[in-house]
Amino acid sequence: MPLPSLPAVLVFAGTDPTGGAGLQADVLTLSSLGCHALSVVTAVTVQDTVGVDDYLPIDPEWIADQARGVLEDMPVAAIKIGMLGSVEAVAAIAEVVSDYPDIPLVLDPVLTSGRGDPLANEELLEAVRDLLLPQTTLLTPNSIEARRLAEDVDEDNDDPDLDECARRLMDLGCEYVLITGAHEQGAQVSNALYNTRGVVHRLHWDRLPGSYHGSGCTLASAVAALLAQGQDIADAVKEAQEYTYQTLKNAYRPGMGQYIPDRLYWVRGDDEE
Ligand code: PXL
Repeated sequence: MPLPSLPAVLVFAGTDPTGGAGLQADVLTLSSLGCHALSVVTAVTVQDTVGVDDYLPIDPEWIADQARGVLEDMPVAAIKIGMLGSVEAVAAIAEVVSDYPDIPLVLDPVLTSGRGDPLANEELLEAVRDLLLPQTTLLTPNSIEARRLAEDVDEDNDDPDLDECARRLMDLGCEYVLITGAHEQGAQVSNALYNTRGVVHRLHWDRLPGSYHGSGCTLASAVAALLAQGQDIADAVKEAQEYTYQTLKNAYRPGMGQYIPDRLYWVRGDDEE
């Protein structure tokens, strides 16, 4: 008899040769949390742990074909989307996922690298708002991404607070929004989960020293893994944040730039909880 399979999570992401962010971060996180990662490459980046130098978007037909191949081969329990690479990729992915409306969809709107190198332009943002947010179960922007996505381009002096950003993003169609606060000031980092009725929960963490590469990818993939295992959104988000915090506490610095979260910290069996 075949052994029971692990829940499969389909990831759309860009590759990162440092192994810190992007597709490599997603696959490691999903594996660490007991899922099988199905990986669709949307872009290839050239980068080190300091920053992104360049990227090559993959042909949208190739993106759709990669995804359809695995979606038709096996049941998929959750979908996670990271770096998109081009407007055409957004359209192709939106069309594929629209055929699977019952699979929970986690969208991490990757707009820049950790250093701030642009990974998306205004046109791509517009396509994400129009084509992907209406299909998104959980959107996981940091505060900068939330403000950029929620900006009302027709308004002068438009400066919404983060609660208002979350409301606007849900007006665009996503069910839940998790806004992470590491880019805001303060000794603590506050993350807030919203649904259309308001704040579901706010969690506060002591700010860790250092700058991390791939923390957002880790968090979004961890939520996708836990959703794939049947947890509800509020529990999955709480546990994913706890997991991500541990990966950051155990981060290491293999190069000259940012720290990389240790998604397999629990394998080392040292003193850390
Ligand atoms: O951490 C966001 C991110 C996602 N995906 C890829 C990246 C980065 C940041 O550098 O390179 C491929």
